Amino acid sequence: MLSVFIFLAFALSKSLVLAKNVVYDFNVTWVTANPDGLADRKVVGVNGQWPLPVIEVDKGDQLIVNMYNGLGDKNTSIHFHGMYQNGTNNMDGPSMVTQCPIPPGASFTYNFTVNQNGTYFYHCHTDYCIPDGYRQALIVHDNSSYFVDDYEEEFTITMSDWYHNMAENIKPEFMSLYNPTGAEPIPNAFLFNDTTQGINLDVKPNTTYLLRLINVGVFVAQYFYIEDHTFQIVEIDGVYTEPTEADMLYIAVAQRYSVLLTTKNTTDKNYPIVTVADSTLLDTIPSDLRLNYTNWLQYDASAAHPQANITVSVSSDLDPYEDSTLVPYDHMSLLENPTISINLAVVMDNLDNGKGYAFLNNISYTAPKVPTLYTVMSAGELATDATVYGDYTHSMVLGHNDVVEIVLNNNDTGSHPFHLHGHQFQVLGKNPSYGPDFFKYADGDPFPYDPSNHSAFPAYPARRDTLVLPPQGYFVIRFVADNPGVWLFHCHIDWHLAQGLAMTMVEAPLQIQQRMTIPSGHIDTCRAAGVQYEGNAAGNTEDYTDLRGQNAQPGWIPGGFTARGIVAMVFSIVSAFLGMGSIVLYGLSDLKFVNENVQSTSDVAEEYHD
Ligand SMILES: *[C@@H]1O[C@H](CO)[C@@H](O)[C@H](O)[C@H]1NC(C)=O
Ligand SMILES: *[C@@H]1O[C@H](CO)[C@@H](O)[C@H](O)[C@H]1NC(C)=O
Ligand SMILES: *[C@@H]1O[C@H](CO)[C@@H](O)[C@H](O)[C@H]1NC(C)=O
Ligand SMILES: *[C@@H]1O[C@H](CO)[C@@H](O)[C@H](O)[C@H]1NC(C)=O
Ligand SMILES: *[C@@H]1O[C@H](CO)[C@@H](O)[C@H](O)[C@H]1NC(C)=O
Ligand SMILES: *[C@@H]1O[C@H](CO)[C@@H](O)[C@H](O)[C@H]1NC(C)=O
Ligand SMILES: *[C@@H]1O[C@H](CO)[C@@H](O)[C@H](O)[C@H]1NC(C)=O
Ligand SMILES: *[C@@H]1O[C@H](CO)[C@@H](O)[C@H](O)[C@H]1NC(C)=O
Ligand SMILES: *[C@@H]1O[C@H](CO)[C@@H](O)[C@H](O)[C@H]1NC(C)=O
Ligand SMILES: *[C@@H]1O[C@H](CO)[C@@H](O)[C@H](O)[C@H]1NC(C)=O
Ligand SMILES: *[C@@H]1O[C@H](CO)[C@@H](O)[C@H](O)[C@H]1NC(C)=O
Ligand SMILES: *[C@@H]1O[C@H](CO)[C@@H](O)[C@H](O)[C@H]1NC(C)=O
Ligand SMILES: [Cu+2]
Repeated sequence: MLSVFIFLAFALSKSLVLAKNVVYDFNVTWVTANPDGLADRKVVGVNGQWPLPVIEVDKGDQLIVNMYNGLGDKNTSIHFHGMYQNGTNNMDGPSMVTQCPIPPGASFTYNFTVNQNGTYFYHCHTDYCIPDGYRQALIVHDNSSYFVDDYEEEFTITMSDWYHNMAENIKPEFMSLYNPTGAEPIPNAFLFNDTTQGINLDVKPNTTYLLRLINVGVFVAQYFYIEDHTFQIVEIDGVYTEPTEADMLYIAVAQRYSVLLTTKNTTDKNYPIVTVADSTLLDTIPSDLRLNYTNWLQYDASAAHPQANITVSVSSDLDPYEDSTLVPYDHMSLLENPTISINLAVVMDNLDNGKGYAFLNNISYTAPKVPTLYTVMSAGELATDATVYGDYTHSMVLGHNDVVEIVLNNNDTGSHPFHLHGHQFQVLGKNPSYGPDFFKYADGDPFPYDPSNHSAFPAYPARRDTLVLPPQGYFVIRFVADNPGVWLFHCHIDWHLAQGLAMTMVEAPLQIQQRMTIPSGHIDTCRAAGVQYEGNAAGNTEDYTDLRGQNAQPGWIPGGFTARGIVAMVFSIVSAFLGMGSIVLYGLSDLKFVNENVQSTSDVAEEYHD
């Protein structure tokens, strides 16, 4: 049983709202679930249950999650996605960034003030783990939101992709010599609030509802619309927007939307709520994979429940609302004159072990030996020198209150939903926009951002914490470094994160040192996990500028060989050696036994790469 103890704590004089402690005890163990009705599988349960409990707090509350890792065979941790963790960076959750992985049999307490509003979610942030079901909604109720009186009832709805295999079994096939192009694992189904059974949202006529929509999946974005209805977008990723009429959304993994929906005056029909998986992300579409699903806005339980009548046959012909044009309700102005500009390109390529990796410029994120926050805490004045964080955490040291601009170009033909921890960033530009032009650069050369020739920046830019980088296009974002902490910036497609599509913002390190202490329980976690909690990225506590022995990405393929060429060559030699004329590339075949028999060059970096 989930136990929630609520204590009245103290009154916030400004809002006259009572802040309280909200305590969840999470005993995390394996349980069995079958949400798509196609296959039983082991999933990560909390207190013996899956779907997991929705965390609900009021703005201003202290959220305390006491987690016990009862998995037996996996490390874990929790990230509260979108939470600023202002002053509590040590509660942010990513392993080897702000904490040590929590080993089996250990406990960890997350404890922070929720000083923001809206729709969020929580998920594990250690190794590959989200595909095993460790994710659920986190709702911050807000009785003072501008639209609180405009709706009668609210619904929280998650959507996600779903895999039948355990992440631990998918991983060796994905990051393998036999998958040189890095084709992502194909899901087996897509869930709507953790089921495919068909949910009815029971509605009354002529009534307004708040729908909170969250893509808690690991890979595939989904389109969302309701036949013959429009709605008003009022929130994206915790940022209230001017109410904006729309009839379709594109919700990438980790993104959230709240919409107000006013029902019809008539009750004679039920209307399909339609979700369509973005199949352009899939390298192959198995014939038995269902991409679109119907749930219902139910006006009359005894009336028919029709299947969706989808007017296009391919998802890329759908035309969702362009999020970068939304105006925040608070009308925060465009941040001017960035003090630091970070220019990045997303690249997918192979390294000399033949496997596919992802890079920001030329770095594929590789976890350090000491969590980066603990390097900050132990490095003294050297904490402002990016050297101490190592060459492969891709750390940028930001000054306190810097105005930071990130230009992210996409040299890859896939789209990537990027997330910045600890912040909501302004969206200055995103090219191309959703709609018919979204794939216009996908064939041919990438179309990088040109600082001297671009669309005018909006006066009140949209803000959110997860933004889709278009195929071979770009986006430009800005934020203020007003939240001292170590914050990951990464693609939220779990497979790409595992391939290294991440970097680290070390924000105001000296202010972190002044303001933060690491709770002794967190240090105990490191001891239990056998991970160093002092030293530079290489674990050196004597000379912080000596990075010898740091975890590193595998080597580059020697000049003169093209990456794909050498991979194809190695691949054909290995398959000839095995006497297997042709091996169907990953996604369709079960190659696990091959991987076990042919051990490719394994190195330390690989162990740490996820
Ligand atoms: C967690 O749940 C498991 C299985 O129900 C149980 O054996 C174990 O004692 C529980 N641990 C804690 C710390 O609650
Ligand atoms: C947990 O993490 C530690 C430190 O990285 C590692 O040595 C250990 O093998 C991991 N345990 C499991 C079960 O993955
Ligand atoms: C949570 O943090 C607050 C503020 O630092 C502290 O007063 C409180 O004792 C902590 N509670 C727990 C259970 O750790
Ligand atoms: C939460 O909502 C209130 C009321 O709309 C707003 O004044 C406040 O700025 C919001 N808080 C945050 C942290 O965004
Ligand atoms: C918000 O309103 C709901 C319903 O009126 C009430 O149950 C809840 O206590 C309120 N929360 C706060 C923080 O005022
Ligand atoms: C979705 O699932 C969550 C968790 O089980 C539940 O709290 C919520 O009410 C569900 N939403 C709908 C619309 O059924
Ligand atoms: C719909 O509700 C509004 C007030 O919410 C009311 O003025 C109107 O008469 C209602 N219309 C119908 C057809 O019930
Ligand atoms: C319902 O009826 C009211 C009053 O006749 C009208 O103002 C409103 O637009 C109608 N709503 C819808 C969704 O048709
Ligand atoms: C499906 O939609 C098309 C285009 O709007 C329409 O012509 C057709 O009648 C619809 N079919 C059904 C079964 O509703
Ligand atoms: C909807 O699903 C059907 C059956 O799986 C498929 O034929 C169709 O292409 C899908 N439509 C879209 C837009 O994905
Ligand atoms: C990305 O593509 C652009 C345009 O083709 C090119 O100039 C740039 O060097 C590429 N960046 C990387 C890191 O490969
Ligand atoms: C963090 O808190 C400081 C005040 O302590 C405030 O100035 C800053 O805007 C906050 N930043 C975020 C991202 O919440
Ligand atoms: Cu990605």
